[in-house]
Amino acid sequence: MTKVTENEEQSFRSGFAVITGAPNVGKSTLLNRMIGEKISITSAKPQTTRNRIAGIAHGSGFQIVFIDTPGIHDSERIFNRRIVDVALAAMDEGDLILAIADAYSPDPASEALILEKLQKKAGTPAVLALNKVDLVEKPRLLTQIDQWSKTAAFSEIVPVSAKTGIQVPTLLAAMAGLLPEGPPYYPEDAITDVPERFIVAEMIREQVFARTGEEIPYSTAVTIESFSEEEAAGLVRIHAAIHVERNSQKGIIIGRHGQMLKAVGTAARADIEHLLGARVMLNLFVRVEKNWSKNPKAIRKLGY
Ligand SMILES: Nc1nc2c(ncn2[C@@H]2O[C@H](COP(=O)(O)OP(=O)(O)OP(=O)(O)O)[C@@H](O)[C@H]2O)c(=O)[nH]1
Ligand SMILES: [Mg+2]
Repeated sequence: MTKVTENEEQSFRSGFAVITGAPNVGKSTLLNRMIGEKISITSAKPQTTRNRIAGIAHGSGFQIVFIDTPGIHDSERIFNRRIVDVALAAMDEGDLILAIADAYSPDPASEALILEKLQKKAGTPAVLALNKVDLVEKPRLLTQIDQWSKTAAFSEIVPVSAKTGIQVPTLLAAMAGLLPEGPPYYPEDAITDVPERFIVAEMIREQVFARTGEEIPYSTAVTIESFSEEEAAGLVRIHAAIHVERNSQKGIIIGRHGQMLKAVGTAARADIEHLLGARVMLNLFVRVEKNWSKNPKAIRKLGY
């Protein structure tokens, strides 16, 4: 029999890692990959994420609470400035910063803004994930790693693919090593701190992002009007409102003979059923909230 002494006790590391990066680099995709569940919505369009969203990764000997944030960029729009402020403020909360850059299509202007902010946070360790390596030839990748190393802003630079999962365990281990020793913040089965209802609204918004173009995704917000669980029947009834800024947009979201709204509802429902582990009756309606994205009060009312 082996005698267990205190020294042999494994030390546990835990802490908060704030995810930051330009729009569309794959922050939310990587978060979902690291925690193994879809909690943060993604799209091929920039400025998808609008709130701060925590996702919890559990590993052997560590727990990392990731904060997903909106993409940092320069914009004159009131609403964009609001979501960038959310992202910048979140950077002050972390024990660690996970910056993500897109190795396939870099965004030098936004990267400069992020490096500037990182310089002011010199006491907080930062790791760079160079994402989308599945799309990039090796020589080009090596050049980029070299250029990023020269900034001296990062303790580690890890090339990854959020899409395929390549090198994601390496990235997690690198981050865990930089966290302080301490007990876990959340129980082992927790994956997020945001309410289920919020993720449900986001899953509906994700389908609008996927199916509409031009300004429509950016004029859309989703709120949950009612959410009732019938546990015995394994059923959840959800009423949700899709808010747009103009009547013409309402027509597009409803679609010919209601087809667009139906497609949004069917696709969102599949994700929501997976999330809630129950059958879902999803009732969607569209409401016009005139020019909400230009009005700070309306922006707040819609949850931002
Ligand atoms: N090929 C490839 N595509 C990726 C990878 N990671 C993310 N993407 C794609 O990049 C796009 C943007 O991903 P998101 O996760 O929404 O990016 P984000 O940084 O959270 O974007 P915002 O919230 O808008 O700032 C989506 O179309 C993803 O499928 C990757 O490793 N490889
Ligand atoms: Mg995102």
